[in-house]
Amino acid sequence: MENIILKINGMKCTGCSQRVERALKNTDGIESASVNLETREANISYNKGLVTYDKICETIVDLGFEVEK
Ligand SMILES: [Cu+2]
Repeated sequence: MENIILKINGMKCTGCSQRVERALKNTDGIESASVNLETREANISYNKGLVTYDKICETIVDLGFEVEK
């Protein structure tokens, strides 16, 4: 299991952070995800064999947010 913390830009309210969190949790291979609006951090545990780092970033970008690199 891989653990990463991504910094997300563009979230303005808890609706945004919940939307990101839900999308991450619904992604195959992601074991757990929690998104904090104030710190803008997404704490994600995922199975490297099932989902890639790039795919995770793409999921967030597809919702209209930006992953800070
Ligand atoms: Cu919002």
